[in-house]
Amino acid sequence: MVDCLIAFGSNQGDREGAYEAAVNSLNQSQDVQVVAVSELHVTEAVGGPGDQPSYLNGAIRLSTNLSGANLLQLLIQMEHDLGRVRLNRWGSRTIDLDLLLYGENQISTPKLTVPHPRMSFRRFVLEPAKEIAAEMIHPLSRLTIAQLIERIALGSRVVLCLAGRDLNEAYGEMEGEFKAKYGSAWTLERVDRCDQIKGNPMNAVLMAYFPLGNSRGDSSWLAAKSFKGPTLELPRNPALARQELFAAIEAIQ
Ligand code: A4P
Ligand code: MG
Repeated sequence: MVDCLIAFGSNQGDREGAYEAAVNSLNQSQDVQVVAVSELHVTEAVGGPGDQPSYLNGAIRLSTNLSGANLLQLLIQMEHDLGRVRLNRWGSRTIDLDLLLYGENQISTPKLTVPHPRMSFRRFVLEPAKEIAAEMIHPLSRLTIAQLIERIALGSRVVLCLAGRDLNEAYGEMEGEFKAKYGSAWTLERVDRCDQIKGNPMNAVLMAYFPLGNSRGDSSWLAAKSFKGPTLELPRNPALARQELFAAIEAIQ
């Protein structure tokens, strides 16, 4: 049996009812044993699009003999049964069930990335998770859920950005918008080598990095692994990269 952590989010319809239904439905599955369920937390919608109603966020810890792929399939089926309609990314939803942790495994397939790529810096994910899984380990940073919360609460408001020289233009645009948005409240610090990010320089709260290629085995990803703290992989498209970065900062604050 594998110890797993699921995130729940809803900002449409009967939000409490959706949580109860999700937990009941997991309990009814033969392959899943629900171990603990967090309280629901009211959170402001992060990342747009547009003005969205606030969310209820929760976390569910379970034990399962399903593979990661089959557990994801079960979650997607439950979202469907509970009336989720996918319109646009980050749009309002009746229910969102994300697979945060599958033991300490790392999974990277076209359909599934575990640990969930944006879990390590999102307050709305970590706070409910801490209630039931404070000691669970996030296998990329090797920090526990409780340590990740401490890091985003107390870390200095510095984002390290790993961007190779081929990304000078994209980085320049990002830096300009970053300064205009945050003034002196946050600092963006460019790094381009692994030895510059070993450990956690400046007690940075986040390390954002552009991948060099398509593969997670590429050198920037390996460099990102030497950072001890929350990381965010940025898309190479400059506009999308800025959107991801600013949503991440919103989720930390
Ligand atoms: N997928 C890959 N890995 C995973 C994983 N670990 N868990 C794939 C779940 N799904 C995973 O997800 C799109 C596809 O991601 C799935 O088909 C699956 O194959 P989705 O649920 O259809 O789309 P989404 O949720 O709109 O996108 P995404 O990227 O999961 O959104 P996020 O990043 O989870 O953000 N603000 C507050 N306050 N509270 C929230 O809960 N949630 C979001 C969604 C934005 N803002 C929020 C909240
Ligand atoms: Mg989702």
